[in-house]
Amino acid sequence: MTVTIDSDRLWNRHMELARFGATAGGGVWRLALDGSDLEAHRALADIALGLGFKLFLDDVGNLFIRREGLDPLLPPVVSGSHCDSQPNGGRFDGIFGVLAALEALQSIQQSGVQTRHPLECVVWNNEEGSRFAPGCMGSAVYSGVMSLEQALATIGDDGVPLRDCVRALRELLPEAEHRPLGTPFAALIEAHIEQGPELEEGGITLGVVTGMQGNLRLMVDVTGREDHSGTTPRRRRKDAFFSAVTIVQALREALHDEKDVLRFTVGRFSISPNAWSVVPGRASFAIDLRHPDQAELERCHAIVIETVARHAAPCEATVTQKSSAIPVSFEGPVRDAIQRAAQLRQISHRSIYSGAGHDSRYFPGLCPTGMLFIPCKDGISHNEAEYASPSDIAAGAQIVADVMLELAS
Ligand code: HGY
Ligand code: MN
Ligand code: MN
Repeated sequence: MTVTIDSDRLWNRHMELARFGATAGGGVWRLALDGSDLEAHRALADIALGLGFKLFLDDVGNLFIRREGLDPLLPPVVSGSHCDSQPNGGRFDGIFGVLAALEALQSIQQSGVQTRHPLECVVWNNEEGSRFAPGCMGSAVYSGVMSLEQALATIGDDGVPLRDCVRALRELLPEAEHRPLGTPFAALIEAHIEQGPELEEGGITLGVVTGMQGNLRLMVDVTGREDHSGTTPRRRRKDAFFSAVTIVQALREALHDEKDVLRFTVGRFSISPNAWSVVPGRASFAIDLRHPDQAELERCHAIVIETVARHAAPCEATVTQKSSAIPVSFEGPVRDAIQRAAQLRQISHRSIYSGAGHDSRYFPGLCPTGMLFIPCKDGISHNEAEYASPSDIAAGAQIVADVMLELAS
């Protein structure tokens, strides 16, 4: 039993969804459950309902689109990813996995093939963690790694609690039935752009993901004293910005990895009161650490704490852990099915390790889980120039359809 996905329909849907939060630079700015993301969810719901699929929403805003199976009591075979983007993000990160899954459901539906297990396309809420930190929030709550209460209480950069946005989503999707958190899956497959250069450099169409590195997200808050920038002599100053900059520079030296395996990023930095003539009294910055080895992440965590303490003077500084996720590996039936489907379709493929974090990280312990990557141009992602080709997108979606069909039958 095989089905053939419709590559034109799939590409056109990517271009349709890219309208929600479209930026002048050709990317998307569609933060978790902001106006554009809500509109995108409504558009996905309309497509799904038009196909006769059912909608389900859980308490943290994850959306499930369901095609019934012969035995509705069997757990669903699930595929999907996220719809939210980074600020000035790309048109393919996340949404490719959602649309590939939706295309798989529609192709299977139109082929008339009945599967034993139900099939579901999942749209995880707040994968990017830009508006509400940390990322992968919807999947973390669904899998039990994060409490629902903690997630709903998270306040966005704009001062709005996630709870209010989830309520707005529920009001926007009155057709959606309630889905209890943690409802079991038979299997999970996530398709995603690689967000790196390896597949394109190798001329390979499909990456069979072997695992995903761990990450650690820390917030450093430096507290000094606001003073007059004209009258306050240096010897009396407690300049939070200068202390923060000293700390960041010391961290760059202390965390320097000659082998270039560790990923150390300071992607957010704020000072207060951020005024021309006031010595900054507060400075905060976010640290994003990634490494395949958990022990190495823990060693780096200790280095951060020690380095901050050593360089904070004359200010005070604290280090707060925002999230951590251990490295995971993908073994078993889903990875094998992806491999087999690529061979059968004679699509060039190779194993690949994921430097980026994805929602599927929380599921290897809960159900057979696997991921596939397709190339993205010049390895660029989290950038308006992010691009994946129609043929690679079609190849990835075809493998999703083949794997879902196999696992659900
Ligand atoms: O940060 C990540 O790795 C993901 O792309 N949001
Ligand atoms: Mn993503
Ligand atoms: Mn991303």
